[in-house]
Amino acid sequence: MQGKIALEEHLAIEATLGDSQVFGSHVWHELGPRLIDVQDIRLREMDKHGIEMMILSLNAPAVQAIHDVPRAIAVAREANDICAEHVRKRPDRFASFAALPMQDPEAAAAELTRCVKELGMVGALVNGFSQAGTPDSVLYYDLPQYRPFWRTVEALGVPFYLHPRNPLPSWSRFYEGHNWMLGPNWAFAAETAVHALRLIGSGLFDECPGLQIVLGHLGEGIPVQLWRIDGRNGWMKAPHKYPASHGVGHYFRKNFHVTTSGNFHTPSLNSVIAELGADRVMFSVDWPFEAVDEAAAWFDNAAIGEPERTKIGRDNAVKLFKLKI
Ligand code: GRE
Ligand code: ZN
Repeated sequence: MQGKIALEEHLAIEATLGDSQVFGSHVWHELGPRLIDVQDIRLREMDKHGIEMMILSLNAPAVQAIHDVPRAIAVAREANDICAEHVRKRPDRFASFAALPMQDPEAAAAELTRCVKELGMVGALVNGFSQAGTPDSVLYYDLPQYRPFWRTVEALGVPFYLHPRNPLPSWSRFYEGHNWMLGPNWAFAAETAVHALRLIGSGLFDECPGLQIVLGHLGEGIPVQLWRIDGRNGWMKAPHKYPASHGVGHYFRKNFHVTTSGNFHTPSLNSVIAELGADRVMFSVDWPFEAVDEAAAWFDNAAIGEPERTKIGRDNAVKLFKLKI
């Protein structure tokens, strides 16, 4: 398929490049340059494999792991200025998500406003919880101090991509001795799914019904679990024990979108389409942790309907991010 749009596509700046090395030290001679490059290798891959546009975002965990708050604010700003410059060079091929210093909700709201209003960015991409003040602090965004931030996101009318990061070692006891589960194999999805469910259960989407959250990796496992999450052993009829007014599936189908980043498997894609509908699924690669050729070869030939391919490959993203292409 020509004209695809991909939206979990990362780059690094000097200050954040090192964060990705643990995930690909054996291929670092390739991965490092692919993270820094935007206008060269990346564009050639896009041209070869029918990707018209990538929405750029910073690598992970980057800003979220900078517990020195003024520095988190400064690095986010620097990254956003660099992303905006790349978009200015090729507005026909790139758009950008804002990196946000969520350690300080007010600063995050101000930076998102700057990025959307002054730099023309189409949303935010945040790498899970933030550490603030001390390395061992963990801030999830269902906490009450984030409500004004979320109201700003809703008022700006831009989606928020909740991207994975690993849990902190002090929160990872149940992976002890099984480090192979950390990262993209398992822990990224588990961490991100819990964060998304915290947002849902907190009642955030009752207060901000217009918020739109994007999850990668075909929804981090949530879509295929919705029936069980809301079922709660049906015959017992135990009421939900959370502040939100409705079942999890209600919010997931109204306030969430998922992408195919790093999850190129047709049976899984079809089950996500069956759960959410094709209007809430979008193509993505997860460059440079995944390869454009593999993602495109899979998606272009996946056994789905052609109307679904067009929506998922392009039209849903054009509509959600109001892309001018
Ligand atoms: C990602 O961005 O999703 C990612 C990483 C590191 C390793 C694998 C991966 O940040 O998918
Ligand atoms: Zn990613």
